[in-house]
Amino acid sequence: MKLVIGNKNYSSWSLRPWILMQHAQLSFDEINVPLFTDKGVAMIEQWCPAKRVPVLHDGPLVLWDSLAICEYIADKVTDRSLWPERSDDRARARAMSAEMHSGFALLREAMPMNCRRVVENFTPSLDVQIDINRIVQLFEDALQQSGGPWLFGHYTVADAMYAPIASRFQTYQISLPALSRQYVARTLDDPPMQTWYQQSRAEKAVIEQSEVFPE
Ligand SMILES: N[C@@H](CCC(=O)N[C@@H](CS)C(=O)NCC(=O)O)C(=O)O
Repeated sequence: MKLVIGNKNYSSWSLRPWILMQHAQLSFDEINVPLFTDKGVAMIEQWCPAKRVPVLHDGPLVLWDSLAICEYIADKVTDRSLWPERSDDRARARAMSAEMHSGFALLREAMPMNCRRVVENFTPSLDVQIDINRIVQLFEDALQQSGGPWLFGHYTVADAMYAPIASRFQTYQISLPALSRQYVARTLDDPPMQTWYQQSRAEKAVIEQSEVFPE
């Protein structure tokens, strides 16, 4: 398999299937697209039918959307469950993943993922705070019901979908209640996430539109 992804520092949609595939212990090649460069535009032309990353190439199959790739990976893995076992938990994990995929536009715009940065004195607007509150409610409810350590007990697609949120909460220093704070710390300490962070620090490219607060 080949997973086509963007810059590790910035590309939150790329992180989601990448980290799920790491948890699934699937071997794959990475194709790294330097977004918003001439080279990146040419690579997107070559590899990405919807002109966006991530894209998974598995033999003749080409899959062009983060959540669809996560679903495919969850189907592919037979010995480890990447969705919760119980059907009601599975339905909630799917709803939570879908809400991330289709929602929180204001948060995503105001707080772009930027693994290398810590932004001091960030004050969310009222609308962004509403998105933050909703995500915190989702985290608290899931963790209280499952008992942790992951949202639904063991690692699932939902944890992969919210991994970039943990990164954003750290970058913009969002204060959180205890369960959510522990969950964010666990997500950031997760060995594949540590690898992603190391590799994002090794990147030199700066995407100005994602640097919303000057250093
Ligand atoms: N809904 C898509 C969103 C993908 C997306 O927006 N990717 C961004 C990078 S994180 C991208 O490819 N941007 C390149 C561009 O806009 O040229 C998914 O879930 O995969």
